[in-house]
Amino acid sequence: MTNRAGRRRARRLAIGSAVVLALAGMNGPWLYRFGTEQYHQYAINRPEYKAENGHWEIVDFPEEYRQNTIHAALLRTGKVLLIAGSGNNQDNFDAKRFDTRIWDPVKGTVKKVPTPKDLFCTGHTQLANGNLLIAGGTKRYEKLKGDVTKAGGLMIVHNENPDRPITLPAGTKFTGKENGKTFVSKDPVLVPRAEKKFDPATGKFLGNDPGLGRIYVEAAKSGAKYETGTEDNYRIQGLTGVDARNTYGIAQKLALDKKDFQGIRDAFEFDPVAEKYIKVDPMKEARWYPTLTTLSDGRILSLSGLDEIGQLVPGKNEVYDPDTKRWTYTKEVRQFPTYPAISLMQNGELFYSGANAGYGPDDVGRDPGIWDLDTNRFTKIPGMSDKDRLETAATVLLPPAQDEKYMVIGGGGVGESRKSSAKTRLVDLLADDPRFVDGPSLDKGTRYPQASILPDDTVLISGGSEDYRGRGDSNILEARIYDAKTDRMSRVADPLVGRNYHSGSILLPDGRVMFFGSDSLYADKANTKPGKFEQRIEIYTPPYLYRDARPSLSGGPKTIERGGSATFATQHASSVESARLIRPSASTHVTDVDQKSIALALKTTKDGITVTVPKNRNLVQSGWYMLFVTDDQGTPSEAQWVKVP
Ligand SMILES: [Cu+2]
Repeated sequence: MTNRAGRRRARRLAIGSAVVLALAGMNGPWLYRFGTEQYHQYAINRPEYKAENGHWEIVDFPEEYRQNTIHAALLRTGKVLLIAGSGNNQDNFDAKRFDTRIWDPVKGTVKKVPTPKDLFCTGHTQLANGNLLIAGGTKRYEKLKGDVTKAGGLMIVHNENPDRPITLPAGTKFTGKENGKTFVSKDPVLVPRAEKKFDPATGKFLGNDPGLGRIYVEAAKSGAKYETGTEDNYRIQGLTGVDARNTYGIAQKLALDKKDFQGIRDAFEFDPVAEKYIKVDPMKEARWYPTLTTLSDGRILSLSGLDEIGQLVPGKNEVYDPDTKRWTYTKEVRQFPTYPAISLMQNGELFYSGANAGYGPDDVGRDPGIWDLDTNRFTKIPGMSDKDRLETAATVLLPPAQDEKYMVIGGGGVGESRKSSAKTRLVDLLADDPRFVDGPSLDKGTRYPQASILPDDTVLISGGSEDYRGRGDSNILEARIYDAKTDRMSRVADPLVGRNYHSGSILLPDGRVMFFGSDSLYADKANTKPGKFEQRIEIYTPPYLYRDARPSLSGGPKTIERGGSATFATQHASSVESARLIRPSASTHVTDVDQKSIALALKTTKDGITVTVPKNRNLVQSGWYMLFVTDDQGTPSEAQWVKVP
């Protein structure tokens, strides 16, 4: 136990006995509780308590500005973009009510922003120009078994014609050659032309590889009698001649099963100065729950998600070029569950922690490892404990990023499993043979933990729930600060609001941390009443902001090149011990692959500091960063925004 933790525990015990003593003369359980709550309020508001444990406060927007925030990103203006889209609410979706807010956490102002599409469950990442790239979202809500009235499913349209592609409009009818049943497509589909295959040795023509198109079809009428039992080949109505001969559909069983959410292809850049969405080229694939990860060359990799028919995108990943604003497929395919935690390593390869959020078969893309995108080689990393509980786990690149140590926190079993993990696991990617080892444990199995890097090289870990979406009243009102250097975890003040699914946290430029969202399945312990989305924001002020003074930081350039140096003024130069560039968060579904804290070389002078940015572009990706300096007490300055071009 650390000294601090020891003192804190002693004080907690003291608080406990003081309450008992003070109330010993009173009677009745109500009075006791009332007194305890009052004393608790007094205790958590004492300056000494805050200086040790920090402090939480709730921010409640005026009613007309409240929304179901599912996504949040810190913009280079210091404001926070809060995206709800339809906010996991079918009524909003049906009414095309899609919401976005911009919140200024310093001024406390909030503004509505017109939202062009349903960005509920989109993907996002910070771009070099300071815009936020946003791609994917919701085309249709899920339909649970029982609510599905028309038999339906995936039809794979085959085109055997090597001379030209074919487009089938929405409403195209497919009739089974065996079963005689007819199904109708919901959307148009472009089916590429067939490819001629030749024997590489002899050059002999072997036949055609048909072009394939994927489309959702459903029965024209409701009822179980339109379900099919098994695979069939489908004739397409309205086609004649060559097209009729070359084009057909193949579908497995078409039934009244649960239909998953469906994704969209739309993509936008959010401009933080104009405060609006700018439409860019749509993705090649529709995606619901994609992860966007910046690559070595500044392009953005879009990974996984559910496609426009609600199936896991079959390994077709794609890349966004911020210069041309267009998408292209990657050469090779590789399949991951939705929202995979994948980020760029210093050597240009990609690290996948195994953490993800929500959808995909339990045997596809679940192993953590290192992925070389060019060769598509994937090297598994061993040693992960509770490996079957990585859904809704959090992944953090521990500060400083140069050490390339990741922590994987908590997580749960696949789907709606009741299993969850109390473990944290650590991996050192600079080791010769990286392997996961256990770090300090949490008290309880924890799905959806929120994790934010702080400027003093610690990580705030908070909230989550023990069961899937907080079932059984299982929200965890606990927070901890993990010190990467000492590998110690200390309990701090408890959050006031429980947060599970559809929640997250973001470090603010003033050193505080904001928390958003939570989407409990039920409102009661017995799981009988439907849950209500948590619309309140909460702010945690860490202990370091309850000390006497914080270092000042001013002046300096707005831009620092990789490998370049810059000088800033500070009144406390001699006490400044470290400087960090922290990449602003873009967080959803326990996934925030952007956040990282990069150590800068530091020289102090009489009234200023000079920092030098590392040269490695994989470590320091182009974009806007918060520059913090921290003094010998561990107290950070407010951040200055700097751009690394
Ligand atoms: Cu979701």
